Parts: sequence; C-alpha cells; structure tokens
Amino acid sequence: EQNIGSILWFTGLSGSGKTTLATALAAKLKANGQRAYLLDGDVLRTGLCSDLKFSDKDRRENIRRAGEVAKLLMNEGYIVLCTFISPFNSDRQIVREACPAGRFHEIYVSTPLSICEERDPKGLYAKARGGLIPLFTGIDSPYEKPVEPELEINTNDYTIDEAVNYLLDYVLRVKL
Ligand code: GGZ
Repeated sequence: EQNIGSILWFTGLSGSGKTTLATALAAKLKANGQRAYLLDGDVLRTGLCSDLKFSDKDRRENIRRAGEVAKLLMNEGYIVLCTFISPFNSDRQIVREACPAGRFHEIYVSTPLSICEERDPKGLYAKARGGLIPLFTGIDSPYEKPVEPELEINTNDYTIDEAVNYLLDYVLRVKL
C-alpha cells in the first residue's frame, strides 16, 4: 500500500498560494518519510515547456505535458504535488480520467482575484492591468472554477501553517 502513488493537483489563480502550500506540504510529507515530488508551473515553463506561451492552446499543451510527467512519477510511487493555474476544467478532467480511481485529488486554491491582485508578489497583475502582459488569467483570460474538487482552500482565511495542516489532515484521511 505504501508504494501506491497519487497526484495532488493544485489549481487556482496566479498568486493564490498554490506553490507556497505545495512546497510546505511536500516538506512535511518528506519529513514523514513519504516520497513527494513538486511539479511546478514556473519550473516546467523554464524547461520542458519553454516553447509554450499563454494562449488557450498552449495552456492545454502545458497541462497535458505536466499530467504525463505527473503520471510517470505517480506510477513510481510518488505523491506528486502539481501546481499549475490549469484554468480549464476539461484539461484537469483529462488528467483525472487518466489516473486510477481515487488517485487524483483536485485542490482548489480559491483565493479571490482581489486578494491575489493585492498581493501581486511579482508585480504581474499590475503589468497585466497596464496592458504589458496579454492573456493574463483573471484579467483577460478565463479561469474555470473546479466543479467538484476534493478540497478547497482560500488562503486569505488562514495562516500558511493552518492551511498546510488542513491539507495534511486530508492526506492522512484519504491515506496517501
Ligand atoms: C497567467 C502568467 C502569465 C499569463 C506569466 N497568465 O504567479 P506566477 O506567474 O509565478 O505563476 C504564473 C505562471 C503560470 O504558469 P502555469 O503553467 O501555471 O499556467 S497554465 O496552467 O495556465 O498553463 C505567472 C506566470 O506564469 N504568468 N504570464 N498570461 N500566468
């Protein structure tokens, strides 16, 4: 049982807290002796997906590649924490359906746009509002909320520690 992998798929707007939460959760899982691997949008986009931009078509291809890599790692027994905006329900659904039942867990990081924009850690929202970044998610490119996510967390309502413990409780409850 210990070696069955799974995918924790974090979806949400830029600046919603996906990477922060997944990084902290991965550290806790590793400290518990579990094999965890963080697959992050920003990282993939500098390498495997460096040919892709932000059209709907490129985002779709980005998620397809991310899903394929995640499956390889899952099949080696890893808990794969994926952090991609992944704005389209259909793309997330394709990855879900390619996983054995119960191995894909969709975590909706539902921090509202207003908060993400207020945080603006990289100044991207300001640039997008100023017309310097076209097709920015939430501004002039859509984000489709998950229909039935396994978990939802609005990072504006909790400290990072609280949020990570909430995720850890879930991981224990579903026995990953
Ligand atoms: C959305 C963009 C864009 C546009 C650059 N739209 O907050 P970040 O900076 O660090 O994370 C965002 C990242 C999104 O990459 P993903 O691979 O997760 O996107 S998707 O799943 O939609 O393929 C953001 C930055 O790239 N970024 N331009 N136009 N985010």
